[in-house]
Amino acid sequence: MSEIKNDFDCATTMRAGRYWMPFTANRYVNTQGNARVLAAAEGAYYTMGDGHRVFDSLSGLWCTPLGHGNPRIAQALYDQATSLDFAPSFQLANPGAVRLAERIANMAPAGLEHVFFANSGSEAVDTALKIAIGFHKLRGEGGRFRLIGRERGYHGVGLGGMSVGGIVPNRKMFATVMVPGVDHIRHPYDHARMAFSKGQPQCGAEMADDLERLVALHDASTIAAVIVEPVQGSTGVLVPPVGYLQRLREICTKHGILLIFDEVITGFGRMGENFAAQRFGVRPDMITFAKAVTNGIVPMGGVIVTPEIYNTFMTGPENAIEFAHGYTYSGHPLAAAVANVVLDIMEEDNLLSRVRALEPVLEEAIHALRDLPHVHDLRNIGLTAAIDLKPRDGKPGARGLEVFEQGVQHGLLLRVTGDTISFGPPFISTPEQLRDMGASLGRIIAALA
Ligand code: PXG
Ligand code: PLP
Repeated sequence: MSEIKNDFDCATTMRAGRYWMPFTANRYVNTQGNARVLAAAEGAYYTMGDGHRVFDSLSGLWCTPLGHGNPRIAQALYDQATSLDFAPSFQLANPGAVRLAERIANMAPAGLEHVFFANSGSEAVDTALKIAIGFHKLRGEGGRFRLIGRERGYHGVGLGGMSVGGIVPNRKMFATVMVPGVDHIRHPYDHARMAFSKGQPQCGAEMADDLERLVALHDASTIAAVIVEPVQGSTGVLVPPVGYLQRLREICTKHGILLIFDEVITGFGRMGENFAAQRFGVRPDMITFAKAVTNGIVPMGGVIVTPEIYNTFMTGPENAIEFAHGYTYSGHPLAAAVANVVLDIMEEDNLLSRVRALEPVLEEAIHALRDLPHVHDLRNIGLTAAIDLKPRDGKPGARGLEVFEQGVQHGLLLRVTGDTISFGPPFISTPEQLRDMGASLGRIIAALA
């Protein structure tokens, strides 16, 4: 294991609050020092600031399925940095980005063929929403300005993604800057009927009909696109009922509404297929991706679109810019080089079949906790799972925080939001590691007050 070198007192500097941390209870975390510092990483483990190892149960933030410290990735990064480190993205291409676009188009469901690069999931989502608006405008249907999201959805923190998102604390401070005309369908989770489902719930496809309610309210002629995560990740792995996504697809097709799958978490293998669209057999009009495409090592995101969408933009004078959108770092050579080697490794190491083989192991490890005290629900699909704990009376989140802190002490880095624990372990995990993760968590939950 690599030695940890801290040439300054991290804990003391944290206390001063210099580093304003994202989505963090800064004042609390800053008092915790090394218990909240990640100092090193190797394989499926992080090393905490005090030197002890924890299992990486969420693959970073859902983004490092190949684990940490892969020498091939490090070499590719070095080679790229010493040959073409940066290339302007406007009006100029670079070979890595071109090759990557070709590869992603080949991995995507048939009929999704053109790739636009961004640098994060948030940027990918805002890009997709702008493509949807532009597409309709170019076709003479500029009246289609509404964007439909879903309750409990997470689409990042750009003004567009936040507006179609459905997580209340992320929205309430910013109500005045929401994109106009956005509405939301209900989420497809129903605890009474679905608790303790393994994989997709058998009932609940009819909840997709909620889209018809919004079409009746607003009229299809005002609606540009619907964006959903095929599996709702951030809110705690809400799995689509059998037939639900098919039904959404049918309703969108019937009304000329574009369907966007936000695959920032589900893309690149997490569901045992390249994309969740393939696992569920539903073809959206656009897919957004990020995270795992580079194993989280260099930021990258993007949007994959149909030829119909791409060709709609490719009109007007040939020397004119067709889509006035893009980022300085779109198709960044370092990100593209890492992504190209990540896709090589996924292919050569057969990681999709590994995910499929690990899915029942994770399922069993999580569902074994069903009868423990405080467990309200357990869900799983692909290499993801979640556990809802019952909140302590009058203290939502307190039980979750206790589990997180116990986890770190007992060798588990857990992703806890409120009283929900989410899992997205690395694809390189062994069955043993997943069983150990479940067993340690079981001991922690059993010992809770
Ligand atoms: N869409 C989806 C579906 C996501 O899950 C984003 C967009 C935004 O991506 P960026 O790269 O801008 O963060 C996400 C990100 C969690 C967790 O613990 C989830 C995300 C990010 C951080 C934590 O579930 N999802
Ligand atoms: N703000 C200013 C002043 C800029 O000049 C730019 C890009 O040139 C941006 C924001 C956008 O930055 P990025 O392209 O990295 O998203």
